[in-house]
Amino acid sequence: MATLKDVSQCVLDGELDEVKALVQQLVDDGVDPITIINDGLIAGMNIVAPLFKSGEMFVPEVMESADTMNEGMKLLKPLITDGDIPSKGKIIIGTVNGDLHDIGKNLLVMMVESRGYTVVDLGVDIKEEDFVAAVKKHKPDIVGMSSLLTTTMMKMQSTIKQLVKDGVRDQVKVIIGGAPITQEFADDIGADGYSEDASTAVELCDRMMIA
Ligand code: B1M
Repeated sequence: MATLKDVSQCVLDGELDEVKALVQQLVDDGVDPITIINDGLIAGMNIVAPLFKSGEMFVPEVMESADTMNEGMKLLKPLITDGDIPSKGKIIIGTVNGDLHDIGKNLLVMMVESRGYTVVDLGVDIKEEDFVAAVKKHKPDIVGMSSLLTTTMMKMQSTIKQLVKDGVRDQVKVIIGGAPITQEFADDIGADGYSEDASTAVELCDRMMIA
């Protein structure tokens, strides 16, 4: 008989096909879909995050775990109504204008989504005015920007300036990250927070929500 622990282990191991069978079995056994999400799928990702942080899991494995979690979610989403999953907050995330790197950003999206946030992923090469438009449209709690290039990191500053210019800066917390980004840089450009990897970014978002 399938258990919630089996589902968590499946997520940890990135067993895409097995998770579908297990989740279906639990649904057939009458287990509440929200319990399967929280105590099975998300519990699995909660094990992944610190292992990634400590270097015991690597990017491809984390991607597999996230894909596995999403596969399970796909089965469960139609069984629950929107209001059943309380969101911890809404985040829009994008890689700044001129930068096409998205592996780190995608990891971040998966991590924060799996930890209960609603995410609007804007993609890569996002212009200042597009971040602003997304803030006006989606009314997020947090704006996350990623940059991997020293030539594009200043776009984070121009985006913050654009948020100020368009009168929406005080409606959001701005967090930034990416290989060339430092806490000092974040302080200099007036970002609210910085994290060096996707798992600490989740903790940063939690802090931003109560700040
Ligand atoms: Co490019 N690239 N690349 N590249 N690339 C780097 C960044 C580079 C350091 C390689 C090097 O020369 N040693 C270098 C930048 C040098 C610099 O700026 N000083 C570089 C360059 C120069 C370029 C091109 C200009 C090369 C060229 O065409 N001449 C070009 C630029 C294209 C463009 O963006 N306009 C380019 C292109 C590419 C590929 C397309 C081939 C590919 C990207 C594929 C993709 O993303 N879909 C690529 C790759 C793969 C890399 C390296 C090798 C790996 C990046 C990566 O995915 N790392 C990279 C070298 C390196 O970083 N060692 C390099 C894994 C990923 C999980 O880590 O993205 O750092 P990372 O994300 C981490 C953290 O940074 C953090 O969390 C993530 C997970 O822990 N994080 C955040 C990221 N965003 C965050 C946001 C947050 C919080 C945390 O809050 C919002």
